[in-house]
Amino acid sequence: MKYEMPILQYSFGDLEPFIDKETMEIHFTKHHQNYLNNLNTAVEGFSLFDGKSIEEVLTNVELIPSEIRKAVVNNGGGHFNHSFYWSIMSKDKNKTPSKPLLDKINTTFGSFDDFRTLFIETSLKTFGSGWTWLVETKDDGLKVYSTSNQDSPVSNGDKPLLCVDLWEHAYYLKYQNRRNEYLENWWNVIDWDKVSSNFEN
Ligand code: MN3
Repeated sequence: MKYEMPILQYSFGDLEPFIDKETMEIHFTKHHQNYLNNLNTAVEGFSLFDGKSIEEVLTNVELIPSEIRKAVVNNGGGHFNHSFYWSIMSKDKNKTPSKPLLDKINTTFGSFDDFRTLFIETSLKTFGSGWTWLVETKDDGLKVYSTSNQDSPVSNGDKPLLCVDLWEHAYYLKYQNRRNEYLENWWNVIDWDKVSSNFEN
């Protein structure tokens, strides 16, 4: 079985000026594609991956044969995390969280602004390469945390609602070392309809 690239719901240039076209193109066609290729190479000949989504695989890391576990966690995580990241961005810039999600954010974090501050501060504090996530936990709580490298919250049993890529390849061409500027700009292209439906489903 071969895993496949997702179909983007927008063109590489659609997230301008917040995320530039060149970054999007390289990020999708080189970085993500490379994770996918390496994942497919790693699982080749292992029938236990047949018909299994990468999310399912990463949810049960202990079931991955030990000789390919690291390769599958890194490259399968790279594939899953990037697919998720593309899915929560949109060229329609005026979306807002649904009432149920907003209520939950307000009761969990105090206010939407407090949530935004926490999400960005968590991202700025993350050392090296990784991701920041808003997740729903098993006991129906919301949490913001970062993962290193290509680790994914589904391996912790958490359901991802929103994420941002903190690897320098996600922003270096346009923002160089200014991760904060990337985050402030990226905030404008979040697809809150998608994040809300992740929460409600
Ligand atoms: Mn990336």
